[in-house]
Amino acid sequence: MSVYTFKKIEEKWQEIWEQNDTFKAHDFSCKPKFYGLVEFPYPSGVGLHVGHVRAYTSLEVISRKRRLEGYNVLFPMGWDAFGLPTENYAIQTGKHPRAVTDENIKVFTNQLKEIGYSFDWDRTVDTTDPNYYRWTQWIFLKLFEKGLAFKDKTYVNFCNECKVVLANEESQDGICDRCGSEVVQMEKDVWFLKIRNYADKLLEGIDTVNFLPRIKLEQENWIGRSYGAHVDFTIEDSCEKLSVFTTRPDTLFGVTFMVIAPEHPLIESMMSRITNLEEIKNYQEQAKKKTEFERVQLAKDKTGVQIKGIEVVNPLNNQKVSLWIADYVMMGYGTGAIMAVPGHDTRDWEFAKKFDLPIVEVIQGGNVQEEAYTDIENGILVNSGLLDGLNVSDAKDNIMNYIEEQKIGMRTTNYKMKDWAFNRQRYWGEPIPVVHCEKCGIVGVNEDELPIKLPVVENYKPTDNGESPLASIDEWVNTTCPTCGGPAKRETDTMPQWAGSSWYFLRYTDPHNMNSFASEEHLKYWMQVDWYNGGMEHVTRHLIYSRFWHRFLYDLGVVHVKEPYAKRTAQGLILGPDGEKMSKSRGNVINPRDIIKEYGADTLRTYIMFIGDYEKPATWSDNGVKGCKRFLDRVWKLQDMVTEGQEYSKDNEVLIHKTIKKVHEDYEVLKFNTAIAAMMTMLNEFNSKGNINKAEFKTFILLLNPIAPHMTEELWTIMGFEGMLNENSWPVYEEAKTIESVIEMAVQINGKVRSKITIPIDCSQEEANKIAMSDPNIISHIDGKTIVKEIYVPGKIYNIVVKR
Ligand code: ANZ
Ligand code: ZN
Repeated sequence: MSVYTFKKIEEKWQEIWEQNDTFKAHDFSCKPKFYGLVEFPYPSGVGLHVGHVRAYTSLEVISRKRRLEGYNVLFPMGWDAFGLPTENYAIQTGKHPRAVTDENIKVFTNQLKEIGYSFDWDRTVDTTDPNYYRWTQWIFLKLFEKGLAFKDKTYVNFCNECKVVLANEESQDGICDRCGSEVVQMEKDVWFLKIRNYADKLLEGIDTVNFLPRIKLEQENWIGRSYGAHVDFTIEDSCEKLSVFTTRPDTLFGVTFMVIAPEHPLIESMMSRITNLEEIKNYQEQAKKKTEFERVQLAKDKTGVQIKGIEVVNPLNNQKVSLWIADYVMMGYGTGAIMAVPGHDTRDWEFAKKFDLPIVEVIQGGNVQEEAYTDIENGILVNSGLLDGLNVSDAKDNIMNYIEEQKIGMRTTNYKMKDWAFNRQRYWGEPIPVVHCEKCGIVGVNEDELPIKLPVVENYKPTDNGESPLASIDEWVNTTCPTCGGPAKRETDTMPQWAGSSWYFLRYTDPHNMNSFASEEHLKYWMQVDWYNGGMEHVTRHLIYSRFWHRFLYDLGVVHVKEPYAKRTAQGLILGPDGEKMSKSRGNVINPRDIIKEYGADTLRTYIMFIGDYEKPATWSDNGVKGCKRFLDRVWKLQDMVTEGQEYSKDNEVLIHKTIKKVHEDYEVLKFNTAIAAMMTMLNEFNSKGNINKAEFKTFILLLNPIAPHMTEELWTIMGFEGMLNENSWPVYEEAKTIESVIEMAVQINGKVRSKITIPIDCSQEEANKIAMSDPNIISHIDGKTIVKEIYVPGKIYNIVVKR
């Protein structure tokens, strides 16, 4: 018997695959195509972790299966290599980020190859390669030309640690995505991409693709479309208006006070009338110190101050109400002002209780003095003039028509999603390809000047005044204006890390193209991505951004499908053996390399696919790894048992068909754990029967191949099966043969099992009786007695009751 020398076997096959271009994707082949995509990694200094392995092995299995099924498969890999950790490392060590990136890419490449992934290595992309970011800049120029990129001075999320502006997507819950420190609001010159213009298209698109339900839902919530109205309230003794956004115009008669955000411009414009200005200013100062996350917490104690000297008039009933400033109203949403309806809005209710403001019921059904009544399905309008007696939905329609007729407001759609803050004051990113000209303003560079390459700098440190290190390189900054030819200065901010990843899947289709980001033919052949797998944390970041860019390119006419990804799935986290998230500080990090060294890549792959429900978090177990190694050892030993045979034996036929079906179906729905369990069961059956022939072993090897490719290729060769495993076909099953045609049935006499009989699965009672009555055990127990009753449950049990 040969020994399972996994190290030798794995190296051997990795070399063969590389030499034979086994996993090359063939442009324009007439086979059906399959494009499987996994999120390309950021090549950090720490190397690959087991989370990457879980994320990649799923579509690795699918890709290998698809090849056996006759598809022309594109399964690419690349590097999302711009970003802060590399730059910070460069600052610490003085090494150029380019050199650091190249080293890290080498490490990642070797690690991925060690695992035996079937990537097409000729198609790698690197977002920091000028031949790549040239096109990132090109797409930016197009956005700029179409008015979808603009610069504005505004309050933005700023991380004092990283010294960068953060997009909303990067500072969810008020915490910096990168370093975990609290985000503050700071006024800055900011480049925005108008992703809000694409909100409706992004929402519509979700319904045309096959994303996991929770992914759809998260994106919908993030975009956060709500239908409502802008309503103009008037300010007493003034011609100024206070406009609010409300989703509940039906409650207009229930307004008992108004609230504006601490940053609302009205404070400034009506300053002279405010009699408690000092108090208001103090409150504004306090609010500045809070993060947005703190402010919108439902549970938190409400704070606020009445703005004395100003009253507001409800345009529907001309009632005067007080005006307040409170931090639960955000400046960045709607108009930054609300009409408060404490009877039917929980936050307003809490505020009213705290400050002893009136609460009026306008929708019947609850007790608004006890708690806000928020049910919109069942209430009937009361105390509401023309709306009395209507249900909420009719009242809404009615009142919106009315306010539009009266010109006191109009229907509006609002989105939670904000425009994408797009510039970073850092070095290691794509330069934004525009210049600032005194005469012409901001001008995009000419396309033929692209790429605008990153210049060499002495120091990568961002400056404390929030300027990029590029700003100090005069010979790079000073240039001429493409429009007027006069002196101009280059934009010195760079793009965020999300830029390069917003279109990389397009580049994979034609990665070496020097004339366009990808040719029309390549795009038409390969797109859409058939299946994209990645992390849940990217659902409201990368996945939104890249859908936006792709949809924009569609509108430009340079890609031909609206949505880039036909299908999206997500893996769960792998936790350390202590059940906690793996982290350096906890010391519970598992390094895939250690597992490969000790047990081999096939064991690593098998274990990571066996670890548990693919979509759920799973806890690492060293015993689990050992169990998977034992499984592979036993598969290896099977070769000694194999007998000749071109067809499945009668004995094993059902087992084989059943297992093919199970593995085939489970792989497709990412149930790798149960697929592997089915193969383990099959192995046990072969062993306990002591019986497996060549045809059966061949099928077994093919089923296991996507998970453990090295060992299965080696076994294939040892067995002398024809051709290369990779040129073979995926096993097929016959439905009819997946079910046992005969079963063993227990026969009970007076409640005790006395024997087991083998009968056809669809056996009638009469037939079963015949067979039972010829069984010696049954005969001996019935002998001399009378049968008084028989209960036959087909497929389950046969009960006989006898009497003396
Ligand atoms: C009156 C009202 C009555 C409201 C009622 C709700 C219930 P969504 O659905 O999330 O879009 N709102 C508007 N602008 C706000 C801001 N800048 N900061 C905080 N709250 C704001 O929420 C829209 C509702 O949130 C609006 O409808 C408004 O309160 C509040 F029974 O107006 B409503
Ligand atoms: Zn100019």
